[in-house]
Amino acid sequence: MKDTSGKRPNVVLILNDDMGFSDIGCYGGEVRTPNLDRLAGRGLRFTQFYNTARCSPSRASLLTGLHPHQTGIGILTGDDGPEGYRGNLNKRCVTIAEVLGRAGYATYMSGKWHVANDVINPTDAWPAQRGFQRFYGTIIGAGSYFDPNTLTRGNENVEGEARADGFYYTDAISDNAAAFVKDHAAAKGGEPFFMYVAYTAPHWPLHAMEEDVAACAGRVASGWDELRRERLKRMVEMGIIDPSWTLTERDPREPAWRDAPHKDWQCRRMEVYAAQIDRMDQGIGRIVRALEAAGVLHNTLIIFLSDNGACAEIVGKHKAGFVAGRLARGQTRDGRDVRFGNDPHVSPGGEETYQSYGIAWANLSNTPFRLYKHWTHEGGIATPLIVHWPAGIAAAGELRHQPGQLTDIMATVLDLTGAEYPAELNGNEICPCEGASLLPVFDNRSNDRGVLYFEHEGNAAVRDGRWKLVRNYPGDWELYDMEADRTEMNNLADDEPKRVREMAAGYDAWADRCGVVPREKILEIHKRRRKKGG
Ligand SMILES: [Ca+2]
Repeated sequence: MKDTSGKRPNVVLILNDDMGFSDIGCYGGEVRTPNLDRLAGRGLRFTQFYNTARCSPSRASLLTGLHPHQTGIGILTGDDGPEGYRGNLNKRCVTIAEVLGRAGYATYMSGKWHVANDVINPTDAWPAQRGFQRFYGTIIGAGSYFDPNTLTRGNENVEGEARADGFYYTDAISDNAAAFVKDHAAAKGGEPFFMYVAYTAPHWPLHAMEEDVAACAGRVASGWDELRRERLKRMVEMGIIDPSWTLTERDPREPAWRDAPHKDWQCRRMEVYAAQIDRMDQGIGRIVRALEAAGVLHNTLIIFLSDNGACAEIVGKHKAGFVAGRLARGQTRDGRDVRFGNDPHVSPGGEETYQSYGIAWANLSNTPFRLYKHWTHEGGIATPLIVHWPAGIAAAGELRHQPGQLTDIMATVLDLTGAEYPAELNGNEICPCEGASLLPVFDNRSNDRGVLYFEHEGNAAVRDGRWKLVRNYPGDWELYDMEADRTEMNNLADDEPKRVREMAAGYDAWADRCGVVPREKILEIHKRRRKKGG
C-alpha cells in the first residue's frame, strides 16, 4: 500500500542505546513514553526483531545492510587486527546515507556515530565522509550527557557548545534533528530526505535532568521482582509475549528485592535510567512535531529501535581509565571532581556522578528474557522495533511476529525508495546487501526471510524459523524451540543432535563467508600485543 502520489518517502531512523526489550510503555514497561506509544498506536510493533548485541557492530550493520564483520567492525572500534576487525567502517560497504544521497535524497545525522577508530581527527570513516551532508553529534561510544567528548558538527569539534547553560546531550540531539527537518523544509522542501537520529540514552553514565527524575519518582518502588511480573502480565495482554512462555529466574547474582540493601539508592538508579528514556521520548515528540509542521509526517517512514539489549555492566571507580579513554570528564564544567563508580552512598544523576544501573535493573529491562548486551540470547539481541508510515501502512497498532534483523533496514529502504545499491563504489567492490525488505511484512505478508545469524566475541546464534541455536563463548551450543519457549529455558540440544549439527554447520559456513574470526584467534592477537607492549 505504497503512497500513490509518486513522491518518494522520507526516512527517519531513530536508534537508541543499551535499552532493554520491555522498557517503553508500548512494550509493557512502566517507563513513560507517550510519544513512542503514539507512533506504535498508529503504526506497527515487531515482536521478534533483532540487533547485533552491542553498540558498534549494531550501528555498522544497521547503516550498511551487512553483517558487522563485513564492514570492518568485527567487535568495537578498537583495532583488533585482522580484516573485518580494524574498528573502522571499511570501503567494502556503503551506508544508507551514501546510497540515498546518490539517489537524490538529502542526508542528515544527529547523535552517536561509534563506527570510527580515530575519534579525534576526522577520517574517511567519519559521518561527513560516509554520506551525511549534515552531521551533529559524538564520534565516541559513550560519555557525559552534560559535557560530551568528541562533540562534532560536520568535521569540526564543537565541545565548547556544551558549555552553554542547560545543555543536555539528549536534548541537543533532538533539537538538531528537529532543526534539520525545519531547515530542509525551508531550503529544499520538494526533495526527500533521510535522517539518522542516534541517541545515547539510556547508556551509562546515569545522567538525567532532575525534573524528569522527579517525574519518575515512586514508579519503581515495588522493586525488580514485582515489576518483572507486572511487565510480563502487560506484555501477555498486549500479545507481545505468549502466555505459555516461562518468566526467567531473577539473575542469581542479585538478591530478592525484599532482601536488597540500599533500596533508596537502587530506586534512584532506575528512576534516573527511566528519566533518560523519558527525555529521549520527549525529544522524539519534538521531531515528530517538526515533521508535522513541515507537512511531511504522512509520507515519512519513522523507524525506532535499540542497538542492543539492556546493559548489566558495572561502572567501577576507574576514573583514570574513563578519562584517558575519553569516555568521561574528570571534572564537571564548574570544576568539581566527578565521582566514578556505583557507590550506594552517592546519588546518581548529576554531572558529578558516573554510575550504571546494574544487573538487577538490567534484568528487569529485558523482562522476560535472560542475559544482556554482549550476548546473543534474547536478552542481548531482542529489540523493540516500531515503524510509523501513514502513507504506506494501513494497519494501526498491530503487531508483527516475523523475525528480522538489522540488515533488513537497508533492504527496506532500498525497496521503499527505489535507490540503487551499488556493486562498486569509487573503485571498491561492495558486498551485496544481506537483508530482506520488510515492506511485505508491513502488509502482513511473509518476506521469506530465511536464516538469521549473529556473532559477537564468540557468542553466536542462528535463528531458523521456530528454532534457535545459541552459545555463550566458550560454551556449547544450546537449542531452543522459540514457539514453545522464547525465554530460552528448556535446552533441547541433547534431544536433537542432528538439528544442532546441521544448524551449526550453517553457522560455520556463514561465519566463514562473512569473515568472522574465531574468538581464540582474536584472544591470541590481544595476548601477543600485551606482551609486545610489556
Ligand atoms: Ca549500545
